Amino acid sequence: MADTVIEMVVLTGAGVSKESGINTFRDAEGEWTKYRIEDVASPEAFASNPGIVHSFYNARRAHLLEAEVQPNAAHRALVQLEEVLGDRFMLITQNVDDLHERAGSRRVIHMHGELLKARCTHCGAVTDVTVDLGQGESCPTCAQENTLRPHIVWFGEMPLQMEEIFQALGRCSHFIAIGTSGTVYPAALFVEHASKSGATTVELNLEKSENARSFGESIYGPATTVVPQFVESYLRRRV
Ligand code: BV8
Repeated sequence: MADTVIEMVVLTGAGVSKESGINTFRDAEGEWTKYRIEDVASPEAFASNPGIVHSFYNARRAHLLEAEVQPNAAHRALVQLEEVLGDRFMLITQNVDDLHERAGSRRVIHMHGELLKARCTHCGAVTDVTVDLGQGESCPTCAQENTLRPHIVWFGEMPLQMEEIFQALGRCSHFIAIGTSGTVYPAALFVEHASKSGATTVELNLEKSENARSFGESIYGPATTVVPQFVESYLRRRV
C-alpha cells in the first residue's frame, strides 16, 4: 500500500449501522446514555470490574449475532465503491461490528477493534469469539485461563493501524466521513489531516457533527439514503 494512490478514504461511525438495528453512542437511546464510558470502556474499568465490562460487550456481541441484524444499503454502497476503486480505496471504521465485512467489504480497518474478536492479556493472541467472555474460558493459543479480554480499543488506549491511516490521509484526494458525531479522537482529527493534504472532504450524516465546519461539503439524511446516492453520483462523475 506504501506507494498506491489513495483516491478515497472513508471513515464510518455508529450511524452507518444504526438502520441495521445497532445502537449508536450519543443519540437519544445511545449506549453512553445507559452506561458511563469510564465504567465499561476503559482499561481501568476492566482491571477493577471485569465482570461489568464483559457483560457490556457480551450483550452487544449477542445482539450483533441476532438474525435481524444485517448489513444495510449504506454498507452495500461502500462495497460497490471498493469494487470499482480497488486498492485506491480505504475503508476505516470506528465501529466494532462486522457489518461492513458481511456486506462484502474485503479490506476494513477496524481502528477501535472488533466485537467478534478476543485478545489474550497473557500471550497477546487475537482470536475469533462469538460466545460470552468472562466465564472462565482459556486462551485458544496459550491455554491460560481467564486471560481473554474483548479486542476493543478502550478510552486511553491507542487505536489500531494509525500509521497506515495517517499515511493514507496524507495523500488521499477524497475523505468522506459517514455516520460519526466527530467527538472521539484521534478519529475526529482525520478530516483536518486530509484537507491539509488537499483532499476534498465530505460529511454524510443524519445531522451536523461536532466537526462539521472542517468539511468542504455536508450532506444530511439517513445513511441508507444519502450513502447510495453519494456513491452513485461519485461513480457517474468519475467515468
Ligand atoms: C487515545 C470502542 C491516546 C469502545 C471507542 C485528543 C487526542 C487524542 C485523544 C483524545 C483527545 N481528546 C480526548 C481524548 C481521549 C479520548 C477521546 O476522544 N475522548 C472523547 C470522549 C473526548 N480518545 C481516546 O481515548 C482514544 N485513545 O487517544 O489514546 C494514546 C496515546 C499514546 C498511547 C496510548 C494512548 C481511543 C478512542 C477509542 C475509544 N473506543 N470504541 C466500544 O465501541 O465499546 S470510541 C466510541 O466512539 C465508539 O467506537 C464509536 O465508534 C466512537 C465514535 O462514536 P461515533 O461512531 O461517532 O458514534 P456516535 O454515537 O457518537 O455518533 C453517531 C452519529 O451517527 C451521530 O452523529 C448521529 O447523528 C449519526 N446517525 C444516527 N443515525 C444515523 C446517523 N447517521 C446516518 N444515518 C443514520 N441513520
